[in-house]
Amino acid sequence: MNNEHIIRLLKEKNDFVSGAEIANTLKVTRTAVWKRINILRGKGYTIEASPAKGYKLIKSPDLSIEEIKASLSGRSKIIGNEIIFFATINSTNTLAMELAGRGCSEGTVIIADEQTGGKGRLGRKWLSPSGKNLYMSIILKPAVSPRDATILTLFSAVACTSAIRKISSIPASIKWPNDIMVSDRKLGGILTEIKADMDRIFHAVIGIGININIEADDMPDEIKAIATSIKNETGDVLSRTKVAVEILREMDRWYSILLSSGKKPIIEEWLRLSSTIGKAVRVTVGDKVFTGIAGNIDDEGMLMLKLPDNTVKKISAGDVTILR
Ligand code: BT5
Repeated sequence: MNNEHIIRLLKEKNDFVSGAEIANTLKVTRTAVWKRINILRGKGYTIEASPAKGYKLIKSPDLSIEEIKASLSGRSKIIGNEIIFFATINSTNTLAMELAGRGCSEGTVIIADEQTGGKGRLGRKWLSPSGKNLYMSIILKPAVSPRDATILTLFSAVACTSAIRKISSIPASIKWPNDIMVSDRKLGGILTEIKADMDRIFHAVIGIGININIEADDMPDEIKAIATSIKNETGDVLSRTKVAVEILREMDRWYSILLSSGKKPIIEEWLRLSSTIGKAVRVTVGDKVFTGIAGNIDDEGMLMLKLPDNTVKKISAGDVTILR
């Protein structure tokens, strides 16, 4: 028996369940049940206990790993079969890369409430205060060449954007290559890291950061002018559990599509959800800056930028600013 089994049982019943029934169902003693209930209370669950009626789940914490596990269990093909939680961590991506290198299985997810060294691309920071947002990393082991690494970012952006659209009224869109946007503000970002040789990827880690309940006033000064959150856009608090479950479901679905049908459906959906294509943009690549019209992306996920002299420049990595 583990925590997730008790939570699943209490949630399914949605009423009091006697200690004897829990003990029978999970094949443990009533004392073991009582001990687990206390552990769960320590993790932030409100569970009412009545000598006559048993236990009733009144409220779950806003980020409930037990509920995420229970919601995905038996339903996901690859992603979310193993979930590891940290109250605080340096970076979920750094740990996921380490664990993947030590043989941790594909689909393992690391989730943290807070990151002290959250990473963006190119050594940039991802500000990751506790209690409000979602920080998670997923280990993948796709049998593809390193040239296809960008498609991993693209399918993940599709999955995150679709999930946000499903559970909120927000018209989230994707800014090439890795930003989840609402109008011109950043709601979330994706950091893909890979370990590869010339021919194949040994493992990849997809890091996802989404601002959920952080208020505009509480945003660190560095990002106040450029960032937003779901709460900021809708006025409503959304459970981080719900967002995590939906994103992991969509990640599992789109990863399966990538493995079974290849890049085409991913690129088609990416183009549908993108807010970059057709816009006048400025693209910064290292110390070079290009201005032009963002064309489609090619089948490796490169952005085809139409320059003022009508030539097309393919860009594999960079930062896009949409010009008005
Ligand atoms: C990204 O980088 O957008 C990738 C972010 C990935 C974060 C996740 S959280 C879980 C996992 N573990 C990690 O350590 N990382 C991943 P980039 O495109 O380079 O954008 C970074 C820029 O976004 C920064 O330079 C800031 O301008 C801005 N930024 C930083 N924190 C932000 C936040 N919380 N919300 C919105 N924008 C932010």
